[in-house]
Amino acid sequence: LLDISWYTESMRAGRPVQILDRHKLQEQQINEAEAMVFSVPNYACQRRTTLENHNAVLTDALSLLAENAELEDEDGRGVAFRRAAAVLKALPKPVTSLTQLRGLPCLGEHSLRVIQDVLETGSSSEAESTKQSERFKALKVLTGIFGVGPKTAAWWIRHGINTLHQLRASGHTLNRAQQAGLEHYDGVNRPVTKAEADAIGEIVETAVTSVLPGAQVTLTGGFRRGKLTGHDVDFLITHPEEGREEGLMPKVVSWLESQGFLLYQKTTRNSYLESKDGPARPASNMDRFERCFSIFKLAEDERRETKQPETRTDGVTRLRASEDACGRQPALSQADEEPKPWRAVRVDLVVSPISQFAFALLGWTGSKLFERELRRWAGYEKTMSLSSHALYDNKQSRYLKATSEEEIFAHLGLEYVPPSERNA
Ligand code: DCT
Ligand code: MG
Repeated sequence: LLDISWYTESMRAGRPVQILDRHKLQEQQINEAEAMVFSVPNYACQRRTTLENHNAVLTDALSLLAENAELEDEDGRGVAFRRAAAVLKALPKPVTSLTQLRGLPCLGEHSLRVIQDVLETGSSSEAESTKQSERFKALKVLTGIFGVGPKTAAWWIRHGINTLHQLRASGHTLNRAQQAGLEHYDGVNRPVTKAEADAIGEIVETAVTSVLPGAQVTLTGGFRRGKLTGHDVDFLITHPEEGREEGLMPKVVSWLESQGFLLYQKTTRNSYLESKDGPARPASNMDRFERCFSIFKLAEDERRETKQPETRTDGVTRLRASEDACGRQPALSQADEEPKPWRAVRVDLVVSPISQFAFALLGWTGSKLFERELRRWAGYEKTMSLSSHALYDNKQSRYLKATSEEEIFAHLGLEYVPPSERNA
């Protein structure tokens, strides 16, 4: 413990020397371990969550269990796993022991069991067996069809349909969205790159400014948070003069259709009116804007072509046409044909009046959990109702106006969190 020459030299020079005995050393080690205990605020919107994740193995396991719960239509369980994963994403260092997590919020018994398993064995046996289960694979394949949710998928599975091949052979009636989803299964399930999102952005910008000069297009969703890939591309459209955006969506859609850019589209009309609807939150905060769900036809750049199955950030390999999750038949009948000179991409367009733009931008930037936590914070901590349209103060019985995301955070009594740090 003691370098004698250093000790005698120090004594001679009159420097203070602290000799640590075994007891003191132990105490110091305990203090160091204490210092490593993490501290994280309760709500994800109080935290800064970048894309740099020091605990990817843990959060991948928890995210997979969340996804499985969502596929089983058990949203409560899904949110619990998502919240636990989000806490770990916010930690500045890898977790090495359960004691470091003492006192952290949102870590329930089940999540802690998963974390302990990963820390002890290097992987989560529950996540691994879920990933291998036939039911999980079937739910994932079937909900990979655009327009198919967990309920429809579960119903098909109950009727013996587990694969795309079986679905086709069954002769089940599909709605228009599902038909398009099945037809473009390969493209829709392939991650979209930032370059592809930018290429689509240029097309949307041209369409929007052709039909309404001065209108503005903003890329939202995961790409605005700095993600390099996404499952779709989200755009928010507005015009600086209130009211000029009315009736814009059908014109944009007609333009895109006339140029052959749309493989599928369904537009829903705006139904939100502050004065008429009042502060009560709509059943879903996402469904009141003029919104277009579409599948774009994007010219494929040969140089961008990749032959590798691509991996999502959550570690789940996306399915390609030639290899569905069960390793069974191809998704498309023309799988053996020459590669197409274009690919299908899911694109969401939303039109917002300028007076609601800040709320729409905040609501459409995500992540989904960050949004959910913002609304939970507003309701429980501030007695306010936040939606993608407005913020209502229930105590003062009035709407709080905002022209920027910063103002909304200020109304909510939260420190501003930029998009790149909303990756909870
Ligand atoms: N959103 C939300 N609640 C939902 C669905 C969406 O708050 N139920 C918001 C948050 C993100 C934004 O809309 C866009 O949704 P997605 O495209 O599903 O999310 P994303 O973060 O863009 O994910 P990805 O990168 O995979 O597209
Ligand atoms: Mg998106």
